[in-house]
Amino acid sequence: METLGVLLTFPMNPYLEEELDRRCNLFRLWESPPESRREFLRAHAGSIRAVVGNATCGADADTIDALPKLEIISSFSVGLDKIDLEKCRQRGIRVTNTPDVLTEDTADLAIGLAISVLRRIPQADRYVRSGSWKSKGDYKLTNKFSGKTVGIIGLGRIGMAVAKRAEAFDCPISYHSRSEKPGTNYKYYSTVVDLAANSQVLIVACALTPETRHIVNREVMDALGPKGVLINIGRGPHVDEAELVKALVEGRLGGAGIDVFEQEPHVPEELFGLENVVLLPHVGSGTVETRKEMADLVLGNLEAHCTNKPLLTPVI
Ligand code: 8YV
Repeated sequence: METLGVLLTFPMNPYLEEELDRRCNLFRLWESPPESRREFLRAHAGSIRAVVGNATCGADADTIDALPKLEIISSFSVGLDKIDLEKCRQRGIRVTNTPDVLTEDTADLAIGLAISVLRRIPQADRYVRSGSWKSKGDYKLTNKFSGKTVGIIGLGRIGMAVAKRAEAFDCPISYHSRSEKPGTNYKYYSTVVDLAANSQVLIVACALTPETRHIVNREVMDALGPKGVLINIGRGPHVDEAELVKALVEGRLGGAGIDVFEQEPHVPEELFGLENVVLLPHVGSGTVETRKEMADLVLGNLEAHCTNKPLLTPVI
């Protein structure tokens, strides 16, 4: 792969960066200031044949247009929402992602967030650290997770892994997706509002597409209600964030555990003072083990492309 010019869009993983540097001709996009990125791309357009992006910075239409020699985009993410797939199809550019290897971590985190919100784990930890246990006595009672009705939006790989975990907590499972999935006993709802109205914990686990943008809107939050908990381990734009803030501030929604935001790393400050929310900095796949496996998939896909072998995890 020595001759392969690779554009890395963001400093996403030190091991991946080192390996790309060692094995390819690496260009780091972030080393050029945002205002001179066009010139940077123009200067290296003759060499760049591959892009490695992630959930923060992928390859939009402008980037793809600026790279006439581009052959493959190997994404360090399962989500493809930051890649202009239509443009890739038109130009015959191959696209790969990192499915499966991050399913367990992301599903673990969804359950962790649900338990954290209901049992107030981070809040109780702060109670101990601040000395309040000593000065104010026992922490207030919280709410149970086991047995709660769990609704899942999107029953793909991650949604199924969430369902399997929630089942072990004796939670009745239902779901919404574009169509009913054969081979599950989970209850299917054809609308998200009906799913929310029949769930105590609603978990967003679908892919972000134009159709699923703001799939959790005011109506859905109101259906989930003042005792309901929303968990988002999908993408920020799945949830209408302005409406989420209002629903939580006005007490129309019981709580929320959120790993992804509409304008990362910006998080609405109104959420910082709320006791019924747990906020995470997009860490669904963020374990040493999984990020290494994701990096190896990115490298393996590039290697396969260069040696004319079948791609390991092709999208296009
Ligand atoms: C990452 C993700 O956060 O896979 C996805 O879709 O959102 C993530 O695993 C990210 O791409 C890591 O840099």
